[in-house]
Amino acid sequence: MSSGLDYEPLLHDDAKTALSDIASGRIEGVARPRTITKVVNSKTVFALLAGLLLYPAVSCIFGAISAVREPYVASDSVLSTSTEAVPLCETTDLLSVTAPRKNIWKNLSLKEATEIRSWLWETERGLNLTKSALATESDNAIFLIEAFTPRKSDALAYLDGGAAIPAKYAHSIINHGSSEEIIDYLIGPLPLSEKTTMRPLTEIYHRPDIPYNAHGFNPNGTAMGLLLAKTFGPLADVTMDLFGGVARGLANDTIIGGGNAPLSYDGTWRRMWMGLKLNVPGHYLFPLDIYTYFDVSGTDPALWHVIRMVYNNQTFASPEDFRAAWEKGELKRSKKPLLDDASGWASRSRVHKGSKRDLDERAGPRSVSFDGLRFRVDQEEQYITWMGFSFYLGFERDMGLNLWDIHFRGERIIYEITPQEAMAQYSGTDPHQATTVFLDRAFGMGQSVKELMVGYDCPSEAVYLPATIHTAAGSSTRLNAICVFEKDSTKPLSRHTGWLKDEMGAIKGYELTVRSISTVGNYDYLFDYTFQLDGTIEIRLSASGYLQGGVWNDKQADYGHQIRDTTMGSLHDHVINYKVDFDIAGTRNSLTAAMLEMEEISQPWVDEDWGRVSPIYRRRMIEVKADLRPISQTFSQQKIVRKKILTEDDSRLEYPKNMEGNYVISNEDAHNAWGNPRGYAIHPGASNIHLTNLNCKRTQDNVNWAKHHLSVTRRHDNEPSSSSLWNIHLPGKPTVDFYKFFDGESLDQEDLVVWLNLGTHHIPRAEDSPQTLTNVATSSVLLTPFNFNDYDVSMESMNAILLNAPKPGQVWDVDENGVKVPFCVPKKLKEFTYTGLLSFDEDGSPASPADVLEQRKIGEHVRSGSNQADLECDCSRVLARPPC
Ligand SMILES: *[C@@H]1O[C@H](CO)[C@@H](O)[C@H](O)[C@H]1NC(C)=O
Ligand SMILES: *[C@@H]1O[C@H](CO)[C@@H](O)[C@H](O)[C@H]1NC(C)=O
Ligand SMILES: *[C@@H]1O[C@H](CO)[C@@H](O)[C@H](O)[C@H]1NC(C)=O
Ligand SMILES: *[C@@H]1O[C@H](CO)[C@@H](O)[C@H](O)[C@H]1NC(C)=O
Ligand SMILES: *[C@@H]1O[C@H](CO)[C@@H](O)[C@H](O)[C@H]1NC(C)=O
Ligand SMILES: [Cu+2]
Repeated sequence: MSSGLDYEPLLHDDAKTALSDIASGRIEGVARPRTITKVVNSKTVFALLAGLLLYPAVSCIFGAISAVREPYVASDSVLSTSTEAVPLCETTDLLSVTAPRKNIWKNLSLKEATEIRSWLWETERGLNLTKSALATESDNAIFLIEAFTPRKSDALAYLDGGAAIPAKYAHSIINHGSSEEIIDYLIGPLPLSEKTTMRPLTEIYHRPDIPYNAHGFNPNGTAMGLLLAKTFGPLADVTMDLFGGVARGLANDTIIGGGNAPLSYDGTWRRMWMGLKLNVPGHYLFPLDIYTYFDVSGTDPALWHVIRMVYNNQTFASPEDFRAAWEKGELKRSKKPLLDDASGWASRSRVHKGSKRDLDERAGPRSVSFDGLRFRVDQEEQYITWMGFSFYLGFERDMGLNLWDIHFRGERIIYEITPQEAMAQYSGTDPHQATTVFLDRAFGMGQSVKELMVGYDCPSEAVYLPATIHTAAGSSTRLNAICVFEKDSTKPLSRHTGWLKDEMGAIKGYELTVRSISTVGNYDYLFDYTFQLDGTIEIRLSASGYLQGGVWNDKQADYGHQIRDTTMGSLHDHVINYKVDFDIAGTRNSLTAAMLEMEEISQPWVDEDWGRVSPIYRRRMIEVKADLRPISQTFSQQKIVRKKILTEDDSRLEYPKNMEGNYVISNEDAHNAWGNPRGYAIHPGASNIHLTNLNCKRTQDNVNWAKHHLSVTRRHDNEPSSSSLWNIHLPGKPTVDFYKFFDGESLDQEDLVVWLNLGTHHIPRAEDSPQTLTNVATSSVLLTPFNFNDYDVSMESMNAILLNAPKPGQVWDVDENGVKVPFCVPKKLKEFTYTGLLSFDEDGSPASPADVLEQRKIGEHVRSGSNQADLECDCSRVLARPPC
């Protein structure tokens, strides 16, 4: 008997008897008595059981109940010793697999990175390096050590042709403070030997130099913290009066600083608008109405200074002028923030946030693979297989998790999916909001990846993988940084009700998701890659975390909504760019726009009733006995207009209005059985936007990818990425100018890359407080087979049902392919644990654990900035810290 039918008898009398047995306590001692107790106490057993149809999680309860009906455990006495009656699910452990090839995109191990670091330190290299954790702005220090992606031709020769594994290379970014330049070096071959050399890696950038003024955030942010303290320490009486707090550069500071970006236009200078905030939980939502523009150009902090200050829309040339206006009582004051607000509104505490909801004391449903996990992982090679898919994982400091060599049913469909950049551009009346454009690659999505909260960020039964990076302050490993899980989409992927033979049935909509989450200062980015049984891959980005709060006053209404007494959420755009290197039936692919257009057409068979003649005209023509046929035979309808986009001159694209059409990547030389080129379509999902503001110096040339929904280029090894970690500060002269990829090259049967965007126009509302919601702040795209196959290949799935109608009086003919839902109790969940960052010093030795203050410094980038932390910091363990 199939499990599906097991559900049904619960509606019959014997099941009700079973339930009442449980309810009256006659059945007890089931494997998980706690769960049963809940059933006993509940008046809504049936609701729970209905929920069970959707969520296997509660099936243990169901199992116990259905056991009553099973002939082989038919008595109460059996149930009372039910550990025998309901066995533990045994096969839930991860199954291994051996990757067919080595993962050539894998990150460097701790050992490899430490050896490279020592090699760079050797005097023969002539780099004059200072240990990164101790370096001041004017020292030379390592910023990054990372594996370098092999050339695609070498990779394919290895993967497909049995050629030797490509030689391994690393690259290392060194901030040469002594000469005010940054150099990205290519180092190899690895492992280190006599043959290993290093040279500047310039061919992937669009300017010969990387200006020091565009540098990333050094681990030693002391200088910036000192500057803030130097500016606001002497103003302590003023800030106390206006805002009720002080920023003296001490551990007990009640005000902290928060920087913004971009800090430069072309790299000739570095200047920052710094905002101040109350140093309370949820500080991102406690901005103060004072903004300071600092010049922090070059490497000599002694030259850094205030350019101007703005308080409540009044501008001052210096802190002294500001103080003078305050002393003279000339300040037009803005509303002072509430200081005695103990409501915790900006925290995640449930206190003051509503009342208990019915049944909410119960643990909600959870996802359990009763029959064992259905995917395999090669942990060493970071290789995953599931339901015809296979792929390798990579991980990098800049953008985190990436996917390589994605096969479906034995064929490569995508060579690479890598996130490229995540931008956020803000609006507002104050200088902080109005000038902010964050490009989070600079802060490092990989560097900011966080340990997942098991059971909250991903299902408890997910497989969790670690991630390691090697940056200025040494190496660090996040446990549980990546999760892999199969989920029940809870809707059939396909279904039909029918009456003729084999017309009726359904396929369960199972999906495999790979997820990692990066918290970059205030914001949390959830990166999802979801594989589906028909060959579809969904790329999804969801956001949560704190808004970058602005100071509310009535003049701000055009730019957001008030969310508290003096706080608003500011209007902003998020645009996140992805590189998708399709290889559909080989590397030679073409791009087709298959658009819907209207046509006016006449057909001889068109009934004149439906022709295009106005009723008045028709009446008159009939009066004069005219022949109506020629003019009444036209009508309009839509048609598909297929247009190949032949060159890069035409390949910066928007999705058509009203979804009228789509873009397809196909191999014109490979056809399915019906003569159509085998392809994959790019199917917009939620919120596929591009940047709204297309006319802004702050986004002039550094985010050109964000100005279209998607773009297609011919693939080149020297165009690996649409952005770089320095693009954030170089809108006028970026290290990577995406438009330079477009030089008229042919896209006709070439190796193509699709650069597509996800994002949201984020109009903050009260419900963004305390933190933004992932249901609305989400964006997705589907990459879906488009005549790639001859039919829907998810029909292979055995987790499917075929139903045939019975003869009168007989039962329906059920075929579930022999797949049975096991009758077992899932293993007990482990207590929730959380580890935190595992850090290694630059010499590769484990660093002592960081305290909370230090972890905050590590975790909160320039978006938050905590100046007092910078002053008191033992920087040796700090991963990456902002200048303020
Ligand atoms: C950090 O920078 C400051 C000022 O630039 C310098 O005095 C200090 O030695 C550096 N190192 C540490 C570990 O703070
Ligand atoms: C080495 O770097 C230091 C700063 O860390 C600088 O003062 C010194 O001049 C540099 N030496 C050479 C030989 O470049
Ligand atoms: C903050 O700390 C400093 C130095 O430890 C001390 O002098 C000052 O009184 C403290 N301020 C407050 C408000 O506790
Ligand atoms: C700021 O002040 C200027 C005059 O100095 C005025 O034109 C402008 O409207 C004010 N802006 C806001 C947002 O109050
Ligand atoms: C990176 O390298 C480390 C050390 O070899 C390893 O533990 C980790 O799992 C690797 N994977 C990722 C995704 O960082
Ligand atoms: Cu947002």
